[in-house]
Amino acid sequence: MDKSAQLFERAKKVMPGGVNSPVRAFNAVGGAPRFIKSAKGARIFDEDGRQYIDYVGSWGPMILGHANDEILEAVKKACDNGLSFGAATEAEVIMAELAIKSVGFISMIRMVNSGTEAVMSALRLARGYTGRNKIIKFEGCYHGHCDSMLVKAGSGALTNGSPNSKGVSEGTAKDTLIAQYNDLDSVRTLFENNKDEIACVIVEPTAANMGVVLAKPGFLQGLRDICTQNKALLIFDEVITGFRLALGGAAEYFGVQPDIVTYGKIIGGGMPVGAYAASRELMENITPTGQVYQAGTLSGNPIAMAAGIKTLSILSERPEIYENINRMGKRLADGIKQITKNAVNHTGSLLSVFFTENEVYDCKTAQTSDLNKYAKFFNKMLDNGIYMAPAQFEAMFVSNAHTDDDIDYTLEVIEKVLKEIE
Ligand code: HOZ
Repeated sequence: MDKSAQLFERAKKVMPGGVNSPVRAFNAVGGAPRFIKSAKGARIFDEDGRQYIDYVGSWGPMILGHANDEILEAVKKACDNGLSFGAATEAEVIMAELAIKSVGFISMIRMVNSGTEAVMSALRLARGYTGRNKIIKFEGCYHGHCDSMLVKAGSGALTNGSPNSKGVSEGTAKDTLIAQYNDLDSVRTLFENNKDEIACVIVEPTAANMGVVLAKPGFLQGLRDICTQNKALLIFDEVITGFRLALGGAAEYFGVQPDIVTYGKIIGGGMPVGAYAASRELMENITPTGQVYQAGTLSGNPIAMAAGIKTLSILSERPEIYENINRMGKRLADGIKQITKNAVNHTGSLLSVFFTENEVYDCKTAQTSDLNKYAKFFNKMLDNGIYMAPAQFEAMFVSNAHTDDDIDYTLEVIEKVLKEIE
C-alpha cells in the first residue's frame, strides 16, 4: 500500500470520508485520493514522490501557479507582524481599493472567509434591501454550502447524489426557486408566479460546478433585464470567474453588470478569503452602517490580505497574463475537440470534457455524460501524470504557470487515453 492509501485509511477513521471537503475523496472516480505534499508552478507532488501537471489549481485560486515566489514573500513578510488582530488594518483598505479599481462597477466591498460566506451574506443583503424572501437559483449551479443554496446544487452535491441536502429545513428550501440554466422563460415564469416576492436571482455567469457550462448569448443580459423589470437584484457568483475571465471577472468579460457580486478563490491568492461587493447604496445596508447583520473575527485577516493583495496586484499590472491563460485554455480545448466528438465546453482558462456527443448547456444535458467513462478517463490521466478534477461536474483550470509544452503533453496523453477507453 502506498503512503497516500495508508494516509487515506488513517483519515477515514478520524474524518467523514477521510476528507474535509467531499469531492477530494475521489468517490466519483474510485481509488484512494493522492495526498499532496507540495506544489510548485503547474505541478503538484504527492506523498509517494509522484508528480502531476495540475488542472485543479486548488479549484481555482492558483491562477499564477502554485507557490508563486512573490506571493510567498508577501505572506512571509505579513506573518512576521502577527497572524490576526481582530482589528482594522491598512491591508484591508489596500485590498478594498485594489478590488474596486480592478472591477470598476463596484464601489464598496466586504471581506469574508470563503465563497460560501460571501454568497450567504450577499443573499441576506438582497433580502434585507428588497424586503422580499424568495430567491431564484439555477439547477446545477453551486454557490457554496449555505442552507438556501443546497437545493438542486451542483459540484459535490450533484456528484454525491444529494443536490437537495438533508438538514435544510422545508421553510428554507421553499424560498429557493429553481430555474434552468440558459432558459429565460423558466425565470420569467417564476417571476410571474411569485409577483413582488423575489429578492434576487443568483447565477454563476459561467457555470463551473456542473462541469463548465456557458451562458448562451443573451442569457445574462436577459437576466439583467428581467431583474430590473421586477425590481429584484441580480447576483453574479464570481467565486470561480472573478479575476479569472478578466480582471473585472465575468461582468467585464460578458459586459453585463450585476447588482451584487461575490468572490472567493483568486481574491485570496490561495488563502481562505471570500468577499461580496456592490454599489455604495446597497453596501451601506450592511452593519455597522445598516441593519443587515454580518460579521467575522477572521474577516480581512492580515495574512490572507497579503496573499490577495499580491495576487490582484500582479494580475492588474500584467494584463498579458490573461492573454496567456486564455490562449492556453483555447489551445487545450481546441486540441481536445480535434481528437474527440465528445462535448468540450470552454471559456477563457476554464474548460470541461463531457462524455456525451450532446450539446451541454444546462444541468440535464450535463448529466447525459457517461460518468463511468469520466472515472476511467480520470484514473488513466492520473496514471500518466495529469491531475484533473476527480469528478465530472467540476472545471479544468489553466494557470499562468502552465506552458505550451504542458499543454502539448496533456493533449498527447488525452489522445492516448481516449483511444484506450472509447
Ligand atoms: N467547491 C469545490 C468544488 N467546486 C470544492 C470541492 C471539494 O474539495 O470537495
